[in-house]
Amino acid sequence: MALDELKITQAIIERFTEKLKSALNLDVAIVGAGPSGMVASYYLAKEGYNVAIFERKLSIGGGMWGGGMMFNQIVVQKAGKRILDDFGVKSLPYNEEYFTADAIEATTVICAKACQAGVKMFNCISMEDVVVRKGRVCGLVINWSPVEMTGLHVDPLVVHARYVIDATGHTTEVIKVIERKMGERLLTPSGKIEGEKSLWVEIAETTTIENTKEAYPGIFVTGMAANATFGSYRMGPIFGGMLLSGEKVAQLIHERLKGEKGKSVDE
Ligand code: 48H
Repeated sequence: MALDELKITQAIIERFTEKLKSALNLDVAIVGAGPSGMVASYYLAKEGYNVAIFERKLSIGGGMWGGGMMFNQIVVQKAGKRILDDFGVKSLPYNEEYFTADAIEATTVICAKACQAGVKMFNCISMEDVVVRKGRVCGLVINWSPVEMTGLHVDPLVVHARYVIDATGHTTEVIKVIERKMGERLLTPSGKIEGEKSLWVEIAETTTIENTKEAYPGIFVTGMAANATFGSYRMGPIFGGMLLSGEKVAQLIHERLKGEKGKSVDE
């Protein structure tokens, strides 16, 4: 059969539209395709939930590609290795406590496993706002990142979601929107974003997991966004906490969704 440029174009438009339409009513909308967001998406999709990730950049992976200062290796501690094993990412013991993995392999394998589990990945799409109903977040307002980057005045589109995960890393963007626009207390000690502290790896890795929780009704924070929201330290180029935080947020949301079968976002 002759190759036909219009058929190719039509195929892309139709299939992308199908994918976007299937993401209009999500169980979980994740903002940010860094390590914590991608890990969370995989575990939730494996439970059968309708999950999508919206990533501002053209590339997925957030800060994981770059390893430490562009030395593209990552370090995970013993506890985090279990997650690498779960995904089938190769890791090498470095000493009693640390394992290393190739940052490129880790990023691509985690992404591939998430896609194969059914996660709908949307790159070049930014979250610019959220949807609220009765003091609870129940969706995202999204737009093409090039629209955001060029400052074009183009109105966004909307997706509904029973839960939203802020996996935007250091900048904790979803929570910032709530703080800026809703004028309501967050579920943090001060009611505001507590803010990220300087580097202390030992404490930061533990608190990343502890701080992985709901930060406003309907929004959970994971990864670096968890520490930035609840006011803990950064940890530098160690990724166990990010992976374990992604797993934990998936478990927390699974528990919630199990108890809410059949409800719509308007209830
Ligand atoms: C769509 C958005 C938006 C938006 C941002 O930074 P990430 O890799 O996030 P984590 O928390 O999974 O991992 C953090 C880790 O990479 C890291 O930076 C560490 C361990 N730092 C320690 C230290 O001391 O420095 O990924 C977040 C993703 C990025 O890809 C952004 O482009 C994306 O979120 N994003 N996507 N809409 N509004 N904002």
